[in-house]
Amino acid sequence: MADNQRSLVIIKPDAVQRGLTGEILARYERRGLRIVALKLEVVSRETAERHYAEHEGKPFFAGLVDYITSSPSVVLILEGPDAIGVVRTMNGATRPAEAVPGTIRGDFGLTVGRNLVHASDSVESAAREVGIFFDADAALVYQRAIDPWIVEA
Ligand code: IDP
Ligand code: MG
Repeated sequence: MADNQRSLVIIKPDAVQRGLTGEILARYERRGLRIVALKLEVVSRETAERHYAEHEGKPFFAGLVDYITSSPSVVLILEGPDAIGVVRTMNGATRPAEAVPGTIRGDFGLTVGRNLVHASDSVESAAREVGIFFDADAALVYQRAIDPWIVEA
């Protein structure tokens, strides 16, 4: 049986500016993933630096923080069986030029500095990232009438 997981997802400023928020959310929803928290915000520099702490010191770090704080992002938590791997696969390779068609980066992106989306890469990262962006009680627990048609009991 698949593990029920949560992934912290960011629809980054380029995707919001390009009017792709609805398209990207629709893909996650159609896949069957459940949105359990969602907000629109301009990510602060402090939050961006915490979120991307593993990349501090790399040549692209300053540009990455500038990019992610430049304009509103949509930040959400997606839940579902194996959600972490499923969302990473839907997002596609970090470098959009290497991302296969059918993925978000493979369909809408060209360069790594404007790669549209973020998703947690492990259970540990997801817990850390959810804690950066959301209060402990922010994620809602609810059932959808369609759930039995997406996940067998
Ligand atoms: P991921 O988003 O697929 O997990 P990471 O390697 O964790 O990829 O990098 C985090 C983010 O940093 C990328 O999504 C991208 O926005 C940015 N980034 C990574 N490598 C580069 C680079 O070489 N140049 C510019 N930005 C980069
Ligand atoms: Mg990463």
